Amino acid sequence: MKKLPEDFIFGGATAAYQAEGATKEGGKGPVAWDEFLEKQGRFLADPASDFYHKYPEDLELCSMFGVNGVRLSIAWSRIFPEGTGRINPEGVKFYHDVLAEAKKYGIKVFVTLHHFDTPKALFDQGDFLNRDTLDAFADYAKFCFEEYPEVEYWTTFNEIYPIATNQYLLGIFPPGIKYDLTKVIACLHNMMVAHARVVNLFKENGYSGQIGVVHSLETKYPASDAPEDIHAAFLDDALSIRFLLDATYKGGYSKETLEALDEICAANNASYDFPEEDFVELEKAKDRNDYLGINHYSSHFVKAYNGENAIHHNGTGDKGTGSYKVKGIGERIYKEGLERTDWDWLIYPQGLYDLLMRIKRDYPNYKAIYITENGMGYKDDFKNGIIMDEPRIDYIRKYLTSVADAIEDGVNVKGYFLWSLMDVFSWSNGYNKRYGLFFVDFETQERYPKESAYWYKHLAETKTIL
Ligand code: BGP
Repeated sequence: MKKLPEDFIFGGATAAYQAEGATKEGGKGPVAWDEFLEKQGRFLADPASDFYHKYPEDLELCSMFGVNGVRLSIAWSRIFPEGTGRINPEGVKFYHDVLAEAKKYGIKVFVTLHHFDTPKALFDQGDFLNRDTLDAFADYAKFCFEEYPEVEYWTTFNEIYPIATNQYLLGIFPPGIKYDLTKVIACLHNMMVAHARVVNLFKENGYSGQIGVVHSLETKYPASDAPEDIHAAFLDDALSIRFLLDATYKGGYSKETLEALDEICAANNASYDFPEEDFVELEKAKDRNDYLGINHYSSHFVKAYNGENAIHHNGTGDKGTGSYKVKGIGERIYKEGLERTDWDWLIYPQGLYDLLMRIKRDYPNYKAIYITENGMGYKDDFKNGIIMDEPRIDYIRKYLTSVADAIEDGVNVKGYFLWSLMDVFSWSNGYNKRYGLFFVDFETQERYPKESAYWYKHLAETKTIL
């Protein structure tokens, strides 16, 4: 029986576009997703979980179920409908109201500035491939820091790596481009520079509160002991983990990271060019991150692969339909005997422990870590208002045990946010991939606590993982 620290945060995570709905309400400006989803014709981000209207109920549920932290994001285009310039007072007020409601219950709120939802006007000009977007993002961040002094924890970006790869490698996020490694690398780098600029601005202006970034970090292991598989895992790791952690905590990219990048570029006919002055920003910011947010769901076993790029995203929950082969990096394989979800996400809690220990070892200036997302996408069974989600409880139990083990071994993890607080809309999967503690009937918008919500309440009250 494992214990977690007394002051640990037992939170729930959401994101504006996935929870709020109301995409055309309250003066909100468009995002690229609106049109992208309409064209795709599978599902829309309305109604999502209607958090825009239901937030008082959701926050009350938090207080009833021991959830003492909430992660949410501000929709940039609710504040600046065109991304820059004109401000929408209704949007500004909405987040004051949400924050005040959370305060009523003493819930700690972690606010992300950007969770996959660049305003359309900026997106159409190249999103973060266009350096003007970095200026716009800094202006938007500054506005928020000054407007919302009630926020204690700020996050610049949610998941830079999935943004870059889903937009330009897998093509499952707008603009839907596939296999363009030049764009992937430019996007990764530019967003890291934008993060550093905003951290520097935050610290140099002396705003109160803490600031950090949320990275999606999924541990990579070689598929076998063969040297070429070990190298493939190294390359996959270099692009998805080392690149970002180097930029966050080392102020630049290590020699190994750049060598990996060069190899990946050579195989994919790609290139990069990082302006010198960017490293001044990265260097200044490297010790100024108050915390690192880690989103971690899965790990990957990687095998050498030199064939053509071939990725198929399992966005339907038909187990076994996903595949991931990237030329000059590797192929992610399903390792025999290891469990995975219906969406082919490997369940491997050891991966989280190994990742946490590695950060402590390789990036000792990390200060504090929050697990800002972890959870299990599951086709919940709803029977007369009762949802028995044992597999999800089992998943959370195992991953939290890895967190407790890492804390015992000296890693400073201060909180955990389950993805997701209530069922929300999933970007590339729609509405049948549920993660919430609270089941949402998307027709009526009624909420129903799942079995996991009762389990989580007990956990939060006793700090004991049962
Ligand atoms: C993370 C995102 C979340 C959320 C989660 C689950 O990458 O930050 O926004 O969607 O993954 O992913 P999915 O909805 O694809 O199952």
